[in-house]
Amino acid sequence: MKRILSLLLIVSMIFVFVGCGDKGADSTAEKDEQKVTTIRIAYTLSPESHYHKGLEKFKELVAEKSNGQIDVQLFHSAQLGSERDAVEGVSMGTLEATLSSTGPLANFSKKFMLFDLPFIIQDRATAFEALDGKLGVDMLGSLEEKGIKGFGFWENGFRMLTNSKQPVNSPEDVKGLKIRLMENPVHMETFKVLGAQPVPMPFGDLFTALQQKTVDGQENPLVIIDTSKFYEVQNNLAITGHFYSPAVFMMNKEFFNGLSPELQNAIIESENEARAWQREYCVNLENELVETLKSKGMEITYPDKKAFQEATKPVYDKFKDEIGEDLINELLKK
Ligand code: EAX
Repeated sequence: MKRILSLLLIVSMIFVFVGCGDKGADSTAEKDEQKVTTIRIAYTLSPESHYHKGLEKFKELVAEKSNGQIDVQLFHSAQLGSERDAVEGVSMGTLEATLSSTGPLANFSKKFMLFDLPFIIQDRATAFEALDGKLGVDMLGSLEEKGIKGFGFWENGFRMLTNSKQPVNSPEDVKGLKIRLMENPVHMETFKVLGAQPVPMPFGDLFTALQQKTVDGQENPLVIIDTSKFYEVQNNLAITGHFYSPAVFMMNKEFFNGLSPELQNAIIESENEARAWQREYCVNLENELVETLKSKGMEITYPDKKAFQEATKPVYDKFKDEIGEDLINELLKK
């Protein structure tokens, strides 16, 4: 009886395997024809943001150029964690892609610190010339050893200071303010030198921190102050433009290298086009933003940039050896 039973069991198992095998063969053939590669892109900003708009463009372009073989999934508003988490995920291959400001990148490659210096960039033309040239290529290349392929620099923007305590007209007014900053050593030092109390914090926690007054202020481009609704919890906005903040489109290198040349090309072309589109979108938007934020109740001040520049000079001395004086001078000359 036992032998019969085990024989039956073996026979039925063979049927199951054969059945599976057949089905498997069919669906593999089908799958090859319509195999879809998913690219998850994580970022901290909201669905109204300039990141999201540009990434939607990328998603649309890449679907078209890959004939539907690439499906981009967008994870906005820090759903998958902070910028630092996202860059780490892309580095380890647990996440395919991210669009992150260069703020957290100093923790991965010191080369990025050059752009973190206060007032080193004063206009976009200079920024783009440097970022699209050898300097930028070297910076992106330095991510390779971390398993990251950096495609190019999108726009985050010139960072402006907001707070809920007082209007800022001069460096003096920043003294004593508790300011949230990105987790970046150069940025932290800049506000320390200004006499503020710098508080490093991931972007996802910022709105609540401002609302609960855990911090007095923060600094971000106008587009973020608007699309993240910081105007609801901050009434003073100073047009300082103290840091220029670029954003890097990054993908896990191994993941990218594992794709067919056709799909790689579709991604490269789409990123190029989406990047150009996103930069233009930001420039067009910026002109209206001061008025928009004023109409939403913010009091706007235009401090003398020279005074801030002077006051933050010690930051250059502190980091010049680590960053490289030649690189600093090269960028300042542009
Ligand atoms: O990348 O954290 C910040 O303040 C950044 O500007 C933001 O996450 C965009």
